[in-house]
Amino acid sequence: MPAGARKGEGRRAAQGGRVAAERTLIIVKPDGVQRALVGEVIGRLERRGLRIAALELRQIDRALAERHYGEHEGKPFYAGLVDYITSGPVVTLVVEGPGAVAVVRATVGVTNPATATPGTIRADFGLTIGRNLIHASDSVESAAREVGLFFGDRAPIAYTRDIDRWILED
Ligand code: RTP
Ligand code: MG
Repeated sequence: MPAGARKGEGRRAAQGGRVAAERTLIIVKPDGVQRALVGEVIGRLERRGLRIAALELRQIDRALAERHYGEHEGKPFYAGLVDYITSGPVVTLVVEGPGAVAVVRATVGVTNPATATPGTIRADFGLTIGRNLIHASDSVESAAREVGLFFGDRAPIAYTRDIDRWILED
């Protein structure tokens, strides 16, 4: 069979080999860090097959919180939300994989842990909407904006892992 004619070749090329194009931003919020759930959260995402492209422990200041959650300004929960996200260190990470934005939102669960589906991160570790442990970008456009906001001057790292061939079909 001539080189380039194998099944899946076009798709691999479109994805830049096995490197999937979609990235999303995740924040393990201050309650997740304080409750020592960072490893649990990252472990779930890794075991799902997602690849870490950037990772940092940081303190979010009010200016950054207000930019990140700008869409919620004026809502009754906004002041409490900014207080919450700035109340202690967080872990920010970028993960990538096919359909990463939707896959991560599904893994995280709906906003209120009380109504989230068991098996999701928010349901398994949370009880109330104001302490829901984790943020995940809600669209590809939001993800691009948020990755820029948190990692703007330090681009996520593109690489492949040997195990990717056991996670991603050719
Ligand atoms: P996030 O942005 O943190 O990933 O959460 P989300 O998309 O599931 O929910 P969103 O509507 O964007 O709300 C952002 C965060 O605000 C807090 N919240 N509190 N008390 C309330 O009614 C209320 N609604 C939202 C939550 O911390 C939520 O994650
Ligand atoms: Mg949101």
